[in-house]
Amino acid sequence: ATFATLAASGVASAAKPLVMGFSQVGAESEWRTANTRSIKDAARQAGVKLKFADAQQKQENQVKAIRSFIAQRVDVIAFSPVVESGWETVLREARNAKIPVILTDRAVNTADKTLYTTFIGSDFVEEGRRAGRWLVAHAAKTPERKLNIVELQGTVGSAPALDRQKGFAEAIAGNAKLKIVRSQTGDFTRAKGKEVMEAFLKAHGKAINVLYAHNDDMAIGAIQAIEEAGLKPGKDIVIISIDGVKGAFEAMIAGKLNVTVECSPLLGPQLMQVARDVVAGKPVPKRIVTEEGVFPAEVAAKEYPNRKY
Ligand code: GZL
Repeated sequence: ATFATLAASGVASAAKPLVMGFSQVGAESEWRTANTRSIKDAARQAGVKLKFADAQQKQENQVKAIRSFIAQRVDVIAFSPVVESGWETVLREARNAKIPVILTDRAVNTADKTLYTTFIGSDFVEEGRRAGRWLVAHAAKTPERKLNIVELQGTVGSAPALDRQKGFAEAIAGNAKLKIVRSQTGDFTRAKGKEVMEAFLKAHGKAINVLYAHNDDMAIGAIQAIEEAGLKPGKDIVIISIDGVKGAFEAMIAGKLNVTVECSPLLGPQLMQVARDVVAGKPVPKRIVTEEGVFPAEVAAKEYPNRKY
């Protein structure tokens, strides 16, 4: 039978490839690079036509990209919102254009849950709790009466920064030995993480016992600052961070980082599958949480060969 007869009988259809507009935060960290690679690879494998826009960590660039996807009448819009607030207007425009929106990685803080179809990403509060729980267990085994903590926070106003701060504070609350003496944003980058850690060291020097970094990139920047100050990262200053990128495993194997809490960027395959279901009108869960673990330095060498990002 020719294609025409099959098509006529509805058996074959030259399925027009699904067109997805994706607005990415930027390229600020190893995590982000791996996240972008996962999305592009998964689109290629799924036969999805991907229109990809990098916002260089600026919300106005994401709004512009979403508006352009609407104008191009894409089948579905997906994005990782750089900050939690300020999305209602542009998401209402997408809803009016009847284009479904999928959130990945970071959430938006909106009362109107009809503005997006589903959110695929990690539970950042739980990641913060896991970091705090590791420190509570570590503190119980050390002789010091007091452990002063400095905190390198993620991008101001972003869901991971707000939630990782919250989860960590919750996990260490009531522990008389643990005290956060300074918190400041390092914007999730190595460069800024190093710069802010230099300022922390100038202000507190040897009185710093612990660094809690909201991502591995800032921790790696801070490690450089700690070494340049003549101190031993991972020993003089215990370091806890989040993401689980290869650079963190290398730092743990070198004895410079004590633990990393996994935050998987490999959301591409799930995103393409959910996008296909959404466009096909199938019901999808409002919230899809990524499975993740915790990797202390003791397991780093064994786990390193398994790491995919
Ligand atoms: C977390 C993601 C964060 C990573 C950082 O899902 O949004 O942004 O933890 C990245 O490395 O910059």
